[in-house]
Amino acid sequence: MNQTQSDPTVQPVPASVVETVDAADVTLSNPKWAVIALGANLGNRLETLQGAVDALGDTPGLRVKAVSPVYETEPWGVEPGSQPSYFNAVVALKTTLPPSSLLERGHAIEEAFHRVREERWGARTLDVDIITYADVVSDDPVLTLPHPRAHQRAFVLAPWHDIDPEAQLPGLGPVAALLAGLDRTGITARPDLELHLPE
Ligand code: A4P
Ligand code: MG
Repeated sequence: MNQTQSDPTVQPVPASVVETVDAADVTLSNPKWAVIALGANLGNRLETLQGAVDALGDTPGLRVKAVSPVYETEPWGVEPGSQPSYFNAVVALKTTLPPSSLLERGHAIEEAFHRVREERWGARTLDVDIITYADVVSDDPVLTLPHPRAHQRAFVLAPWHDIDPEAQLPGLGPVAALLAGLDRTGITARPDLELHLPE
């Protein structure tokens, strides 16, 4: 769809990437709420998460409204001890970008932080997942909404609940209730680490 997505020179996330996408796509007239989960388990994890928050904030048509506390979490879906722990956080934002452009922006930001895709659930410098976009429900594999595994993941729901205790996962119910049913073993709040809103 967009040539810049696979361009290895996309660094450090030029705004033109998004402008190009917007030109080819529809920009919505009224902003929508979206929730994005960030995860990092290679490199300087805190710096990377802050860089991702700032890059989201630099996106035309997107305003970051809240950034969650940081959690240190055991890798999910892999052999215990086989990967470094993750830092996870959640960002709530308002955007006039349509979902496809938001996904492209997330991929461009992952690439700017040298994300390499080798295996599913492999260790990564940065993962940018769209958890919700307004109340959209879609089983499109390119962009599944809400994120298909969010409701099973305390490392997504705990930070999200911190910034929005009333949050709902479209089609699945209140985040508070979903979180109450999850095992929080291996999910540790790191109040000594802090992410801030983009300047
Ligand atoms: N895709 C579909 N829906 C979405 C969505 N809502 N948001 C597609 C983002 N992407 C979505 O993703 C694979 C494809 O999913 C993309 O092409 C996109 O179009 P990917 O990022 O290339 O690969 P991945 O992340 O390795 O695979 P997957 O299945 O998306 O993994 P997850 O679910 O993102 O999980 N453990 C801890 N503690 N913390 C973590 O953050 N993250 C993962 C990755 C595994 N274990 C973890 C953590
Ligand atoms: Mg992912």
